[in-house]
Amino acid sequence: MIRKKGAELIAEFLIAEKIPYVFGICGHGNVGMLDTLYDVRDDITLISPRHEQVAGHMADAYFRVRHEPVATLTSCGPGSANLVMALAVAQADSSAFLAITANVPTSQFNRGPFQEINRHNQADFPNIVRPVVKHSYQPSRVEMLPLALRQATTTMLSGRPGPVNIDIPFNLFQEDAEIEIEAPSGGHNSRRSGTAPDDVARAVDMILEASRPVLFIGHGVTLSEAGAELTELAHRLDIPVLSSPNGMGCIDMTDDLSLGFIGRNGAYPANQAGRHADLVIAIGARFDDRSASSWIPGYSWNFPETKLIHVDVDHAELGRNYPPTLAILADARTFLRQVLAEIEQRGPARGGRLSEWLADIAEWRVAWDAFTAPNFEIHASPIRPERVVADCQAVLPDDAVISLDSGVHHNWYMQFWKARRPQTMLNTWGFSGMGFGAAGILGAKLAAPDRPCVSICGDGGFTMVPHVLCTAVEYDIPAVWVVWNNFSWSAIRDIQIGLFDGREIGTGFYRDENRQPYNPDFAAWARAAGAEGVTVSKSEDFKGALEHAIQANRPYLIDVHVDANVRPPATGTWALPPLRHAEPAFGEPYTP
Ligand SMILES: Cc1ncc(C[n+]2csc(CCOP(=O)(O)OP(=O)(O)O)c2C)c(N)n1
Ligand SMILES: [Mg+2]
Repeated sequence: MIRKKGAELIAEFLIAEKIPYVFGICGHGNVGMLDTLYDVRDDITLISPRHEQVAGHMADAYFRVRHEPVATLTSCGPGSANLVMALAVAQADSSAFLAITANVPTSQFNRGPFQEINRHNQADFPNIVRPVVKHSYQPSRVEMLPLALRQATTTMLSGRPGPVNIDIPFNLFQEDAEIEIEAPSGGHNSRRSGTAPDDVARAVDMILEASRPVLFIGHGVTLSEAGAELTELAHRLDIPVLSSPNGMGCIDMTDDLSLGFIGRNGAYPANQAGRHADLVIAIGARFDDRSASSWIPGYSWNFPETKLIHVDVDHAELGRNYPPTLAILADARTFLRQVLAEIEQRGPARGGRLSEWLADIAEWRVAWDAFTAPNFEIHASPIRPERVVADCQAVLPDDAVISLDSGVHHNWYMQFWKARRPQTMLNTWGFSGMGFGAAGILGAKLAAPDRPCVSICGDGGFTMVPHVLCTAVEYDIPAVWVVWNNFSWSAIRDIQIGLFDGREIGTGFYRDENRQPYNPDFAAWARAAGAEGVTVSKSEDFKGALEHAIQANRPYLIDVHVDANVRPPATGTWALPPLRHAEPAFGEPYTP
């Protein structure tokens, strides 16, 4: 037993957990914790962005890049309420951070003190975040802190990672007590589960019997750091790989067996392979509407005609949309190692077994390349979207990290970006919260200080969190923002154009009576914040501007004027019932 002040204990716990950063904003509720962070400032760096949402996205992105968690610290009431979006984004994409929120003193519970939420329950912040965290802990005595902290970090990092909240009444930071120190959690991926030997044998039987198999991978493969095993299995048996955005880079996407993303904004060979496959081995991936063409058979998948092996660490995802032929509750890397060992044991495979299947895929790839490749060469003003993707691909090294926001710019990257390494392409996939891309890049850069970190974000999305520039300058975080400026909430305007006869309302940015396209001068805005800023409206200028921004090693914004009237070709579909769904612009659906 040892006597400690609550705030001291929390700080020591963070250090023992190897948490190097706290991203947070002050408030009267957390001054006690801040005061202790002053004492440990050599071990834990406090970074205070200008909005709590940004702190959360930074923490989320930091984890996605490094697979090591950091914490946020927000005050009671409004400060913590600003965190909800970031928690939701992290939870939807199985990313982890420890959200330390402050609350009112326990002695004031239910008295309605300043910033208490108490209509139903005293100090009720945990109920605000309940749906968007894995768990919310609210210790009410210092003695309860060690257990709550250990459980919080273990919960956050075990099984399917997710954000966890620890809500701490004001007095706990100040008060001391005799406490027992708890052991740290062990960190991410320190607990892995495999599957039963019978299921491994059955999975391998199914894989070796299939004549048109595909692997479909998602964030689960990235999170379990199973890229090498995945690539080995794909190569060993010649199985093509489809990736959801958060799985991209687990197999080098320039590999012949990588077919890219599936769904409306996927690549044509991926949708063709998905809908013609006789076996899908889905690992750490969800069949959400966007990667399953809204579950309409024949567009992306053809279950139940196609057999399904579904592997996930979360039972709730197994069979959520398609009942699996074989469901496996396991960690992705452990399962892949089990499969590889079983294949090894069965002896050499028959070479060329899938040659017909691979020949079909090669044909689809040629057709897709012939359709899309010429557009990557076109120079124009405003710039064609393909050009921005191509120049980013040409300029950025393989280990650069990009973060995308929500919007049509993201669709282009889902369809055409070739991630070469895992944990290099950050997407707000499940919740698609605008602000993630522009804010997350700050956390990414702190996680990977020696690698270029570039956010490609919409003009709308950037305008939601423009103060990221101040934080970059204040803390000298040399992130680069490529603002994809199409003077509109283009992703949504495109829905109005496609489904509402172009009756545009509330989706474009204009000024004056003659409705001139309007946006702030983003480059000047960056310069006003003390960052560098340039505007690029001719495609010839973008590549050089990006090279320069990366070399500058300073916070840098490039305002790129992109043509809103060039839309990504749909190769699957996406339905918003009861509205009719659009047919793919390229390729036909298929019914076996
Ligand atoms: C916080 C938030 N508000 C609203 C939406 C709905 N939404 C999705 S995409 C989009 C438009 C994005 O516009 P912009 O950032 O300019 O990107 P673009 O589509 O033009 O590339 C909107 C409003 C969202 N995903 N998140
Ligand atoms: Mg836009």
